[in-house]
Amino acid sequence: MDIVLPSLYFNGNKLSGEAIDRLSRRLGDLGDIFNDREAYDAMPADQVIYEVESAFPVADGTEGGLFLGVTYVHPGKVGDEYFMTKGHFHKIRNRAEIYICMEGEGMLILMNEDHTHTWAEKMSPGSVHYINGHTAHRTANTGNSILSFGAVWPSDAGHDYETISENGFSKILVDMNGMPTLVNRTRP
Ligand code: M6P
Ligand code: ZN
Repeated sequence: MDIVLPSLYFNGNKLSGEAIDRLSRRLGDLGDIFNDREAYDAMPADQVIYEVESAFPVADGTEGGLFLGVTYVHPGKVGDEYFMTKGHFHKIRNRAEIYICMEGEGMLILMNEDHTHTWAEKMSPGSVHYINGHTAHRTANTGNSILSFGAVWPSDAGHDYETISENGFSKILVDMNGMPTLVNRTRP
């Protein structure tokens, strides 16, 4: 057949089609990312912080392929710190990624490879974010509704979560008098 239908669609802001992988990250899975341990311990471990829908058209690790994901970060805070994703470097450090914000308000938090500089880009519906290789990335929901964004990254990039769970990002994003503000991390 010469003309075929795509196997994936955006149905509203949700990904639909064949072979979509879905995962939920709950507060209990994210113990090492939030700065305020007391506030974290006082919250329900089964609370969903974000969900990810992904399509993997080729095998993980394939050079030259692309993966697609949609992430939905729920609104809320642990203490003053906004709900956010785990964040990662790519295992192959030079691999880049693109994020496209679909709904909600947030920040893309970025950190250089030697952890000396952390900065953020504002996310709003339609904003496009090119994430250079060698740059750690995570997103935080700074609004009152779901923050969702699409992501496209190379299928051989891999996720290095260990570096982030050991050292974090050098700055955290907190609500300071209603304004999202980057401040130095206080937890060792
Ligand atoms: C985006 C992409 C995925 C990533 C997801 C959640 O969809 O960057 O690769 O898995 O966000 O982020 P994290 O893996 O850091 O929890
Ligand atoms: Zn990535």
